Amino acid sequence: MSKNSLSKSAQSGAGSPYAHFRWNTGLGILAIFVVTFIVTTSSITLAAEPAKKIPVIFDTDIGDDIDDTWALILLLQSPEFDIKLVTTAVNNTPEKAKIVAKILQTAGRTDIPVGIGVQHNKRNHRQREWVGDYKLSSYPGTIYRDGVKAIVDTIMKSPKPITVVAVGPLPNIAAALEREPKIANKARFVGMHGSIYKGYGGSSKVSAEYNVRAYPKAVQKVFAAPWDVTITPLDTCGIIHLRGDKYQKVLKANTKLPKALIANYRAWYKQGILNSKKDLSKEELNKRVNRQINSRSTTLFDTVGIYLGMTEKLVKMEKLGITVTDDGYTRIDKNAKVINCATEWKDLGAFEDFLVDRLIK
Ligand SMILES: [Ca+2]
Repeated sequence: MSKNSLSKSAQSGAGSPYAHFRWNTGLGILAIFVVTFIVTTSSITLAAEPAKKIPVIFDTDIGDDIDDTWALILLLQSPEFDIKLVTTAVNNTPEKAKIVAKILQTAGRTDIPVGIGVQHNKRNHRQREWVGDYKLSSYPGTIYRDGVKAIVDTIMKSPKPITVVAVGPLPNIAAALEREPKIANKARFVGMHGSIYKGYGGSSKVSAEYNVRAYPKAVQKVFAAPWDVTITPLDTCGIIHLRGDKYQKVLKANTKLPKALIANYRAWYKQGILNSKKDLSKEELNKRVNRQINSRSTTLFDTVGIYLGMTEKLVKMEKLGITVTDDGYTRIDKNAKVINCATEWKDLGAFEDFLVDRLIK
């Protein structure tokens, strides 16, 4: 509707019913135009915002190996995800939740709830120096004491299917499936689990990979559930290390998340030495810690779990029937349920570059 035709209808006389019709039609069309414009613009805004993001639950045994902390930072720095919940797995899960909560607080992401998973003991973890006297009660966001219930509720209440990324042993996810088997209809599972053709360190001998071996029954339950299962076995995740320039970029990054990451790495590495060699001089201890922290990462298995939660672009995927044995092996078995396995890198260097760029962002 042009300005000109509106003024023409105004000129045709206020008294005639025809003029009213013209006016009303003109305003009606204008109103439709305005409403359409608003609806279109807001749906464009929505499309670029959370509607496009992947709703994800991250289940992590953070505090055991340090790669979970790298994976959590990668997750937080990946705008592809809408992070619904982070839960802690195995051992002293309430203490582990402090690492998660303090990192989320450092990231300014206290909108993300933290769930405490099934607890197995009161053993303290190796990142305690970084956690310091942090209290879960000081976390401004939500802490769920029953992390398993939080997993079930988050999946069941979500209007969109949830991606569950799990990078540790699976007691939490197995317990969630036990409590509410229907979660398998509303979610897909992505895990860092197993060893298909290669073992630890790229070995041609397969391994009973830790996340499977620790609780094989839980992995059997999770793999057998009627949801889509995708894994990065050691074949792809067991060869991720950062060294040289790539590592130095993370080490020297001056923003808060990579700094918190390196501080956690340092605390974890130092505590590892202290646990086995209690009589080292302070000088010798610092020398050993600096030698490691200044030169390279450990194996960053879990970062590949996060990657597969968003894309499979740089890996070769194979659909394989996989049986989980009671002693923790993941054996190819054509009669077993078929799952998606990332068995090889198409471009490992490109993944390392991606990882570094995300971590230091
Ligand atoms: Ca882990």
